[in-house]
Amino acid sequence: MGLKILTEHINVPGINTYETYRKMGGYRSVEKALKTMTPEEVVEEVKKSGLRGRGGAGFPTGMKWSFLAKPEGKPRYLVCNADESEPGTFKDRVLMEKIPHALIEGMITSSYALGARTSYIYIRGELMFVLRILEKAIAEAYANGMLGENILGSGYSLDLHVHPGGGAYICGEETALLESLEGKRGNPRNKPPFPAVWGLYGCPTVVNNVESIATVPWIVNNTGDEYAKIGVGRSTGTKLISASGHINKPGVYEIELGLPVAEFLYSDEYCGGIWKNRKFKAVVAGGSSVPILPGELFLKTAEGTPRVMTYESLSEGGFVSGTMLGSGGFIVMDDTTCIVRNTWNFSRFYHHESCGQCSPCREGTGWMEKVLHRLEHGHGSMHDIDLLVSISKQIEGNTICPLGDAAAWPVASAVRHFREEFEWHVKHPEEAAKPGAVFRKE
Ligand code: L3W
Ligand code: SF4
Repeated sequence: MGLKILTEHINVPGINTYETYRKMGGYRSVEKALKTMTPEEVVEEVKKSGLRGRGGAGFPTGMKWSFLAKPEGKPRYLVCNADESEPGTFKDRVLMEKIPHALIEGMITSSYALGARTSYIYIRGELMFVLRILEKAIAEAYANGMLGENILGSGYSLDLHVHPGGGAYICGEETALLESLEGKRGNPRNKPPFPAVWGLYGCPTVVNNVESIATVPWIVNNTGDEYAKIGVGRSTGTKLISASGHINKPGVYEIELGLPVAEFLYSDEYCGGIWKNRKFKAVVAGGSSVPILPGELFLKTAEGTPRVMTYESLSEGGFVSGTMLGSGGFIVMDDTTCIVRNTWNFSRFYHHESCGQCSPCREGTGWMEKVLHRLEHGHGSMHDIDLLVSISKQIEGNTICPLGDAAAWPVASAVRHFREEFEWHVKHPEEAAKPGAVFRKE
């Protein structure tokens, strides 16, 4: 069994209550930080830990914290991004639902480090039952002196609010989230300025993912140096992976970064292999926003190097600059999956969720969806396949927020890796249009 930082106590009966959470060692980091450390010392530990943002971008958390501006007379805010909406990603929901005090403890310790006196958890609107769990846990934290005025007699005070979103995927983009929290339509802002300088109500703000914030207590309790010993290279610590699709054991798993991908996919401790002993066809490792990879290229790079679960190993080079570990939304597809249909499905999602501010995304996502629809339904041409690549290139890097790239990458990578399957749809339109039809290599 690998090391568990976030999920060690997740199945302890009653762990959602303050009493049990405290008995299991909870809120120690609040005591340690507020009574024995300066805010700067907490930031320093998080920097040393090498923790990288667990929402999808993998940006170093300590570095983000140290960018926080401190102008005279302006409050600072910590906002937790709990708007988990990435297709295939459900790890934050499990964490908040089962062990809500882990996030609240992280919010207190992190808010102290950042000098925030009011902090927010912006939660996905569909998760109202989790919002209620969090509200109950927050009330318990207030009742036990962990929130409110003069926490543990330290002189530090903090108020914590939970705010539900309205069900738009784009509100998981940090600046759209801030707009929404301010009561406006959730349109992403141009960056820079980054929220660290101009965030909530124009004040310096740190926006961090649930998992990132819930990791901070362990770092404070055990030191950043200890955390940095876990994992490999610049991918330190553990990561929650939401595993779904055609595997024997879907679920949320905490892995040590650096775990071989083959072990994650095939061992009984994790996914337990491909269901019904079918062939492993393809995977998206980090939610639908990252490129899709054929099974064999996921297990080993083109050069034959076995891949491991790290930000670095799960990247492709070439036109894809990002990491495929993303949010850890691990979607496995067996050989009954039609890649064209799957790509069309992803495309429909991005077209629907585009906020419409920038033309390449607004028009491009709709255009790609239409082209994929006709390919899937037997009306496509060979030209359409190249057209998809061309549209995706015109979207990539030309939009206000990463939703444009997120819509472009899955399409471009699907054509790159599965072109034969797209061509089969053009050559055999009637067969391809039949429900459940799948291209199979002879
Ligand atoms: C101050 C600078 N701050 C960067 C901050 C920035 C942000 C963070 C990362 O997109 C990705 C996206 C999705 N001064 C700064 C600075 N920052 N430079 O660092 O920024 P960035 O632009 O690299 O990414 P992002 O805008 O946060 C997130 C991908 O994640 N994704 C989506 C996941 C969705 C979920 C979900 O539903 N929960 O996780 C999956 O892969 O495509 O590429 O805070 O302010 N100079
Ligand atoms: Fe809106 Fe898309 Fe532009 Fe993002 S890329 S701001 S979602 S139109």
